[in-house]
Amino acid sequence: MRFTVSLSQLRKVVTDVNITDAVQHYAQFIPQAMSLDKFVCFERLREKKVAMILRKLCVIKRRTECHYHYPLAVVRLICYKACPKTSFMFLRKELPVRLANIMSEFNSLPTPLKQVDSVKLVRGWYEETFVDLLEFESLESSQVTDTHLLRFAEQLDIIRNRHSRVVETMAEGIKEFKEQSRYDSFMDSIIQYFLDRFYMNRISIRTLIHQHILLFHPLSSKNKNQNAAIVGGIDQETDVLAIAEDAYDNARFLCEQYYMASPDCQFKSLNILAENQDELITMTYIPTHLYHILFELFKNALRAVVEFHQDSDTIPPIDVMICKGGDDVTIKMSDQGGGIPRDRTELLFNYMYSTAPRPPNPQAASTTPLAGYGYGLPLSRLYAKYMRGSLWLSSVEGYGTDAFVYLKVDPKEASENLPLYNKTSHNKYSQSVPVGDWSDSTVRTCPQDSHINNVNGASLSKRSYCTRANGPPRTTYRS
Ligand code: W6P
Repeated sequence: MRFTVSLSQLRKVVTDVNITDAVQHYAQFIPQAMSLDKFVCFERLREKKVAMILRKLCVIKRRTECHYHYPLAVVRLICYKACPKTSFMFLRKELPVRLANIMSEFNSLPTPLKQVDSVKLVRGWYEETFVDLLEFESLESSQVTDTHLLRFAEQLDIIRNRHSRVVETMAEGIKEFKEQSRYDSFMDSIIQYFLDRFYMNRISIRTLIHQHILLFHPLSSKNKNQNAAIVGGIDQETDVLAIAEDAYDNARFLCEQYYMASPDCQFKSLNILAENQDELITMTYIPTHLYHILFELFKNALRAVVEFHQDSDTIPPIDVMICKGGDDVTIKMSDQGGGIPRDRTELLFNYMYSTAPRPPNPQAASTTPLAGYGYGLPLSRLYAKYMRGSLWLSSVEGYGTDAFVYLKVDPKEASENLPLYNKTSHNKYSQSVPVGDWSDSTVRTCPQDSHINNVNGASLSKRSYCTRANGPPRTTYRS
């Protein structure tokens, strides 16, 4: 038999090898977590540089009669005028590193999962994007022109669109997998582990891309926000109450449309450290992320309250408390929607369970726009954790649920929490089945999924979502 390989096949083989090599290369690097502080301004400014900028700023200030206060204006100037190249140099390395880290994790997934069509489709998008970015890899810093910068911004826009349906497609993949394959609670825990890390990686990449496009893409810079506190997607004076009210209004609209009823909401805010505790609470945050979190929580709370009080004349209000202390901004949302059994709480965050073909309450889940059985809650928790915050549910079964959102006040502390690909994460996917070391760890965590047998005692509710915080120390970023 003659062995023939067509040119195109050969080219494909060669590219595949190159990509694998390149992925391996970039996967060695540890993603560099950015704090909100750094997001707002990439480099710590040296004093001389600040002085120079301040001088320039005075001129601009006189000319435009803007009344920015200095530090913000400095940030603005730096980021708008001086940083497209800094941002480019950072992203052309950081994006491939983050992509390669998660692509390696894709490779560690059990084979039956990797073979699902929708999963392969998503994996293909990551490869395309990775290759697209390699184009900018070897450009000498001194050779970077405005044309390169423009092409980079446009490429990022293409990438952002290519990945816009990743969440739905992965959800489709999980559904396909559930229909095709046998799975146990170990597989369930692997999917949970992977998707948390995969979506966190996606949130982080999209935030970086979005930030660059908002600041440096010519189309978005035309209608740049005049508010000096806003730098790209970050608002240094995020008005937490206003976002909560907005999220409530929109969730309530959906609720009214569907149920023709909805509870009121009482907002309270306490600015503990301010002279006047009624003073407006603001913080440095990404408003769209906060909105996403609160909108999701409101939808769940509204639905629970309306359904629980279907037959009564009055609907008890939802209570929202927003409090700013020295470390945290805490948002507590209390509903009287009947609560949930403690053992079920973690299931609300379970991807596998949330994509069940028949949700536990078919009547509500199949038709309600407020259906809580999507990926809304696990993703909201990831948004909170992304900047080192957290999200908790605490329920009084038979009465109601309190949802807690914690956000870091200090923009230096509000730093990305990124999944790292290393031995520890790789081993998580191996087939060595962990044995429970508590007698109650054989408790079934998916009571509705009778086909999930917890054979190994790896109880889902035991798996911590905080392991990354006390994981292995990060080594420095090698270049
Ligand atoms: C519930 C279930 C839930 C999830 C998230 C937020 C609030 C609520 N209330 O009953």
